[in-house]
Order: sequence, then structure tokens, then C-alpha cells
Amino acid sequence: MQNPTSDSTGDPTVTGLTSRRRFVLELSTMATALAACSPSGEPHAGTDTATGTANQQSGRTAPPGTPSTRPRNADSRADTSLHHAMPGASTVAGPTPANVLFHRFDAALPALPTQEVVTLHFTARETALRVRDDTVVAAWTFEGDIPGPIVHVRQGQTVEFTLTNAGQIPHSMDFHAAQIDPKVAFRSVMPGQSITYTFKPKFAGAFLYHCGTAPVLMHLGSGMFGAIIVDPPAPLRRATEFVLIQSELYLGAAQNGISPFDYNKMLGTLPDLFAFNGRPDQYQAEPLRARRGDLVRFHVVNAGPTHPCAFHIVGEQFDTVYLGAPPGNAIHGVQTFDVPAGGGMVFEMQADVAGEFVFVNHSFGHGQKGAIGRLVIGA
Ligand SMILES: [Cu+2]
Repeated sequence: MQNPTSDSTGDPTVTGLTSRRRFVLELSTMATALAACSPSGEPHAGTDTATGTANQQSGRTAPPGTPSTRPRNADSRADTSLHHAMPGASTVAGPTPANVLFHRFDAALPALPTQEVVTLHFTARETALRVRDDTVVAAWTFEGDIPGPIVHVRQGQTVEFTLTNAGQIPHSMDFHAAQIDPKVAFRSVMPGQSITYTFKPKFAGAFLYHCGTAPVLMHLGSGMFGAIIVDPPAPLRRATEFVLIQSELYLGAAQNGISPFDYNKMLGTLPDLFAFNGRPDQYQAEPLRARRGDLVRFHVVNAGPTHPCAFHIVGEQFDTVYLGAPPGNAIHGVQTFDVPAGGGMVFEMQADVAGEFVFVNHSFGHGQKGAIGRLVIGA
């Protein structure tokens, strides 16, 4: 197996590049390192159905836009930028925008499965997705949506995860709830192939998952993220529970009605839009609902890829914010708390007062761009 590191330094196909191109390559290498951001604890053996296929040793350089014939790396450095022209923007080969209907993303926390081994099988695919009435994006997705499915497990359960890549480029899966060898488990999966690995969440909390294929910024910024909510062994107080995943949208000029996610804009870190659960303002249009007297629990995860989320509810205070590993690390009487990019925290409020409450990223330029919604407390 070729040492993937050598690709970014000594590969003759990389020589003679412009300084800007070289910067992008260096950035993608750095992004790959950032993909392995879970601490490496006790290693679990990842099993990979993607190894040992044709093209394994060809070593040829594919022209831009065609499948790579380079050796497959044993980690997530099976890099879309080292062997192809860097995709400046996301692309899809899906249906025309007229066929892409808007659907609201359900923010309710799904029920907890009861079995000891929770089996998940996600498919990565690139597809057109309508995120507003007037905006269809070229989305890179898990299970065809932004965000991917909300996963809910309990500490002590084992997650057996399989990723099948039905897309056109390599993808991978990095669970922040896992402590696992990222070079094995989080490595890229080639189109048409699959990878399976297992992990047992060590801590309760609200965790991000995302594609870790380099450049991570591009894959994360094009929609490949979601949340895994891990309950502690002893359940928290009964509550009405929601999951909100903040993300940023950096859009290029629409072509044939589809707006690509723009890599250079992502590098510029000035988003066009923000969203909770993939769609700007969707919970303004149709609010979340709870009843007076409920404990309302928000699992707030920030996919970024770059900016924090200053989570706040107008007219309310958080009785408790769990900074990590609930029920530990609790602070009380909180007005606003930042959830960093790549992080997740659990917010609780007692719905003593009926009314309409706006939840918002109180970095208001970002709230105004779509990270805002309504919570209606009925009588
Ligand atoms: Cu990906």
C-alpha cells in the first residue's frame, strides 16, 4: 500500500502546481488530519468490504472528473483532491428542480431502540434537495437528506454501522460519539462499495457525525452531517425533546436551477445562509410545539463547518445546560450558550409560560440568515 502522505509531498503529478493549487492541496491534507478529531481510545477492529478490488495497484493518474485509478488508501486520505481536479463546487446528477419538493425536517428526537446492538445502514449519495421555496442545492448526503437521519441510542448499546457509497466520489463516516481508530473506521469508501464498523459510545451527549473525506470542509459544507444522541444509562427526566443541527450554506450561482455548494466561499467563511436542520427558517414557517408544564429538551449540535451557535430562546431561560456527558457538567440559569462547530450540548427549559418563543442563534447576523425558529407552548 502506498504511503498516502507521500502523495501530498513527492508525487510528480503534484509538482509544477500554482501556489494556490498547492495551498488547496496542503489544506486538504490538513483537513484530513482534522477528520480524525475523535480521540483515539481503545481500538475497535473496523471491517471493510471495500478492500482488495481491481485498480488496487494501478498507480495511474486519472484525468479530472473520472474515477480514480490510484491505489486505495487504508484511511480517509483516499482524497478527492489529490487525484482529481478539486471540485470547486458540489455537483449532482439528480432530477430537475421542478421534481424536487420541499419537505420540513422533523426535529423530534426519535424513539430509543431497545436492542443491545443497534444496526444502522446509511447510503451516501449526491442529490438535488430543495432547502427553501426558491432554492434547490446540489447536496452531498447521507440517506438523501440534509441533515442525515437523527440517531438515538443509549450509553451501553453497541452501534453497528455500515456506510454504502452510492455516489460518484469517495465518502466516509466520522462519528464523534465513537472512540475508534479513525484510519480504519473513518476511511473513505469508493463509489459502489461499503464499510462496516462497530463502536460503543463511552459518553452520553449530543454528538455530530459527518463525512470525513478530504477536504472535509467541502463534504461537511455540502451537507454530509447529522447527529447521534446518546442517552445516559439512567434516563434523564421525561421531556419533550428536539434535535437542532446548525449548519452554514455557501452557495454558488445556480445552474439549471440548482445551486452548488461553493468551496471557495466555504474558505471565505461568510455564509449566504444558516439553518437549523438543513433548511433556513423552516421552524419559523412551521413551529416546534410543546405543552405548558413540559420540560423541553433541545439537543443542539453544530455541524458548522466554521461558526459557533450562540443558542438562546427569547423570553425563556435555560434551567439547565449540560456541557457534556449529561447528567454531569450541568450549569443552571443560563440565557445563552455557545455550541462550537463540531460540538453538541443539551439545553433544558421548563415551559411554565404559554406563548410563542423564538429560539435563535443570538449571533444575530447568523440568526437573521436562517438560524431561527419558533417554539409554541400551548396552554
Ligand atoms: Cu463525503
